[in-house]
Amino acid sequence: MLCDGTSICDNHTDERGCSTRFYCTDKPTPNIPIEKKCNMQADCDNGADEEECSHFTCKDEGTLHYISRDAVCDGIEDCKSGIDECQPGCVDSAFSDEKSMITSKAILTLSWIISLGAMIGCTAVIVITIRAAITPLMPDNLASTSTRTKVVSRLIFSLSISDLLVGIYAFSISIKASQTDTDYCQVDREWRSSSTCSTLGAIMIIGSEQSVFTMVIIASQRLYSVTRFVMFFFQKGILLLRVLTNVPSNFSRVCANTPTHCAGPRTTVPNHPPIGG
Ligand SMILES: [Ca+2]
Ligand SMILES: [Ca+2]
Repeated sequence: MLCDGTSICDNHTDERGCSTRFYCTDKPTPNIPIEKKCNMQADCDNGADEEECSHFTCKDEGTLHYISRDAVCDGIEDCKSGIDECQPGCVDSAFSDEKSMITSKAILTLSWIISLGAMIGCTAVIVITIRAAITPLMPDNLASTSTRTKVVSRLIFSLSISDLLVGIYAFSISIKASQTDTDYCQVDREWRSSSTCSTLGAIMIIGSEQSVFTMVIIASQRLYSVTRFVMFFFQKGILLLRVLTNVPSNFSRVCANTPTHCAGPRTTVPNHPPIGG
């Protein structure tokens, strides 16, 4: 019979050009009923009947798996490889996309510069501070033996450690971002659940929390100094105001006690000779 999927003629003319059949290759056989085109099942051995369809094709470890378009970018990994959640527009992040952990090259470059600068600078400060602490006879240390200087030095030491931890975190993230600049989405889940990522997260939290704690202490010390400065001038102002307000009363007291200077030259009554004297 014509177009029944079984070729009877030697040249397959009974199966050529059938509108009710889908041809899996450019040859008349094999072919399948047209109803099996795009039915989300591979009926052709090469899967050609499921190509150019509206559904999404997962290629999981060499096998073909079909899902609805509605399942793409829905937050659920329907393909075994998770490729349905790594299509353009799936990754909703200001810094990442489906290809890169850090999309902006400018931000990645800045991350490299800041992390390297923080690591080098903070390490230098830590080494210098420790060296000064364990060698008390150094001239520089002798010149800075005041309590205030020691407190400031320890606060800077604490701040250097916290910034060094943050620098290590940023440096590690920069390395990872540079390694995954083409297929980040594919390794995102594995990376986020890895012990390396958890350790870096802990380092970041410890560093930032310690930095905030140190900054609070420094800010409190600055606030105390400013408050003392303001209170000093406030007290001086009160004292000056008292002096100014007491000037009139003091002046009156002086006038009362020394009337000759305030009432003008005294008029003296001339001594008249006694009448008849
Ligand atoms: Ca099919
Ligand atoms: Ca999905």
